[in-house]
Amino acid sequence: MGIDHLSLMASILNPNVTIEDDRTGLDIETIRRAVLDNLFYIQGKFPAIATKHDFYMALAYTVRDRLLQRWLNSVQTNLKKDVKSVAYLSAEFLVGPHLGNNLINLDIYQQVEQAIKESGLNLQELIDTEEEPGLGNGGLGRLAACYLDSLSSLEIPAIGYGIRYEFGIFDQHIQDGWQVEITDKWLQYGNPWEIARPESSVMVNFGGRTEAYTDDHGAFRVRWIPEYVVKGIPYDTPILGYKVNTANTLRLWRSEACESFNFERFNQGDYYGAVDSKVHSENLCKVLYPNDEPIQGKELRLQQQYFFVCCSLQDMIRTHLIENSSLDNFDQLWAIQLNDTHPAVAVAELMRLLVDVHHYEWEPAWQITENTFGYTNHTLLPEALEKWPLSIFGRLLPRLLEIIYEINNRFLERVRIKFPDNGSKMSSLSIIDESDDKYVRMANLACIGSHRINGVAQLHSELLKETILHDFYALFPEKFTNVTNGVTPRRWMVLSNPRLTELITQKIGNRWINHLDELKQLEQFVDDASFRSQWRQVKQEVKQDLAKYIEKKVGIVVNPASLFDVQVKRIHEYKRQHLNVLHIITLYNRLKHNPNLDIPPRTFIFGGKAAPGYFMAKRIIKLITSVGDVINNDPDLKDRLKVVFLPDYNVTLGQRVYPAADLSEQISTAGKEASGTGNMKFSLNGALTIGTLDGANVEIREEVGAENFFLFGLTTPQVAEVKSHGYYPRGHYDSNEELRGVLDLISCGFFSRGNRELLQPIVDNLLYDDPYLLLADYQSYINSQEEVSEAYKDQERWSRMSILNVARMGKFSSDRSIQEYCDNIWKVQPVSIKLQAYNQENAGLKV
Ligand code: NBG
Repeated sequence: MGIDHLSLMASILNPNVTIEDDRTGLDIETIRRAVLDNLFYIQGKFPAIATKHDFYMALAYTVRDRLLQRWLNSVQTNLKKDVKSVAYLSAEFLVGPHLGNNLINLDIYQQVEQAIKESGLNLQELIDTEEEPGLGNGGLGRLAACYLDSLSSLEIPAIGYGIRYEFGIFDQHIQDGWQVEITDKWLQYGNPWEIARPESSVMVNFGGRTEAYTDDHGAFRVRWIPEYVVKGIPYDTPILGYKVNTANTLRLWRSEACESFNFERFNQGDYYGAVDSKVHSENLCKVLYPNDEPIQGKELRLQQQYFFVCCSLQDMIRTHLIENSSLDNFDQLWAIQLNDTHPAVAVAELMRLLVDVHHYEWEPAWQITENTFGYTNHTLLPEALEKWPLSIFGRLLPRLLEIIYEINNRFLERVRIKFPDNGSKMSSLSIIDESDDKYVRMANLACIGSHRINGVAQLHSELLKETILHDFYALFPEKFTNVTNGVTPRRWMVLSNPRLTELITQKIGNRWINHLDELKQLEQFVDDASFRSQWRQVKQEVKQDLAKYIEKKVGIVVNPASLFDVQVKRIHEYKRQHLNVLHIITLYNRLKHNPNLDIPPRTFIFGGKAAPGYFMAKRIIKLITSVGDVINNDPDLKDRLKVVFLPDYNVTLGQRVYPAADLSEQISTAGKEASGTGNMKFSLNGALTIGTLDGANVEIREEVGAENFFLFGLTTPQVAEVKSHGYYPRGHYDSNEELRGVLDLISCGFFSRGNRELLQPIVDNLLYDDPYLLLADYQSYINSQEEVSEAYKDQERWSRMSILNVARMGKFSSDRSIQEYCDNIWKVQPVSIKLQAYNQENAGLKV
């Protein structure tokens, strides 16, 4: 009351003075009052009958109010004539829960914590109430989210475009040791962070046919007469940068029928038919496709891709034309990044919009297109390279297919001149795969239509040039570049590991939060015994928290003093969770034979989802849980080994797990993991890595020093070499007694209650095929794990290594990655957002 009265008086006396109101004020009392106000007016509840979720919603709206000024100012500034913006096109954005992150970036965590406490509540509990939007599968979607955070933090005008899936990635339950998939209903209690913008809806064509005609000026033109049209409605979420006024937009499209109810059919008694178009259109955005499954034939997926790309490009063109008289300078004001090939159809769609709708000649349209796009490749796995059967593509997107043919013809003409009489080059470069059935190859379209092509770690970018994109590299080497991935320290340290954040900040101040290189300064404390002891204390406390969570979640009691050995990521054979299991069984056998063996106790923690149709990945989960059941309950072991599978691994769970890890398992077959980003999150939080020379592991090791990294396994050239000589995995089984003991124990049903069939597919696969060379790397992995155990016994040495890992992680901030994209690919500059002080003149109450 006092504060209110005073500010009211002040505003009457001087209308330009900064006053705080319930919607922008940042002091504790204003925030406390605003939460109660929102509880009443938005949730419609008194505190006495409100649930925790009601309070969460009230707080979320309170925080959103405080974002709005920054957001609207940013949107307005980005529209200006001379501001170049980045459009990040991605089928996935795995943003994670918003509340905590927004408090950090707004720099009001403490005030809000206090305000909530004074209301008799606990902020952490409210933060934990938020249902995270699972709009991504794994690394690729999470990278997009880290990049949005960095774009805003670096004050780069940007917009993320994607799909508002009604059901995101499934929730994973574990029943009887198996994965069970449950639909993710993230929207069921409402989403306070988004604002629908139906006034900015756009229309998207599907099916039908094309028709040539001559326009009024005698020019040859084509029009697309679609079979049906779907409406795209944008939903906007603000993405605030760290301690800046820039709040960029994440714009996700939802599909709807243009006319959702057909009265004619209703009147004829056709009640299902009356809503047919509604159901059909809304299905488009129903569900996120899990990856790691063959995509061919998934027509709905192609519809999703075209839908969000078409909506987004129309949206960019509309906003461009607000301040510009033509699209001639489109490429000077927009840099569009294709996050993998999922949005690659954008190359053809921009051509369609320029040529068919805005009547550009082909050549200038192509110039604009090529200058605008950049393409990031995220995988070398051949099965993940998207290609669409020509028949489906042509039926769904007839005009786009014609345009792709035209792009291809003109392109192949250039190839013919450069490499005359080279049929094999022509067929590998062509957008159309003519091998057996015909396909449209999306990576080829992306490469041809972009002025820059990048991989996501040095090794990966080199391998792209040597392997799958080799012929493109020979044709236009100048397009190829690398941008090593990064992660945002705001979410992956400040929010998830407040204890370590505080310890570091006490020592070196807080500039490291957006200048991660500054962590280097920690090196000066590595010889300070009391600092090392504080460092261990922090890790210990975080491990205790995780131990409590594990007990509550899965009922397993783990020892917080044991070595927390963690592998969390999607379950995939190339990531080799089963190699980790072979090590666990090896230790188990050793301890059974020699109970006096001097090794530190270990807790093995796994988390990750398997694609629902991926047989082997689901078996690997069953293997982990089965081995855990036996080991966790074997009294001989005296709790020296524990195996935990944490269900439903997602961003929220990642935030709990990374800070508590001692050892990070990055054990993919060399050449298979494009980059990895979990590897960076672990190391940033003080875990040491055991890993192969794969993806960004190579660069992490370079940065932290070989002596602070546990290396094992074949290198990429060695993998190729082994395979070229006809790899014979059975040879390793025959010659390595310990390995034989491990595989035999699985085969005989020891971990599956005598059922020999259950886990045999995994063993057979390893013995007779082993495409990911687990058996070839087994011994080297075991040796390296012995070094880990030795190092852990010397806690002082381990702490030094841990501190140095953190101190040398500066390179892996997504701020650095985004800066590289800005300088080398997008050519965009930061624009600072000016906020007007709140007063009655600009309070928005007058029109
Ligand atoms: C994934 C790679 C990871 C990489 C992320 C982000 C796909 C297709 N690729 O290694 O497997 O870290 O992309 O770049 O999801």
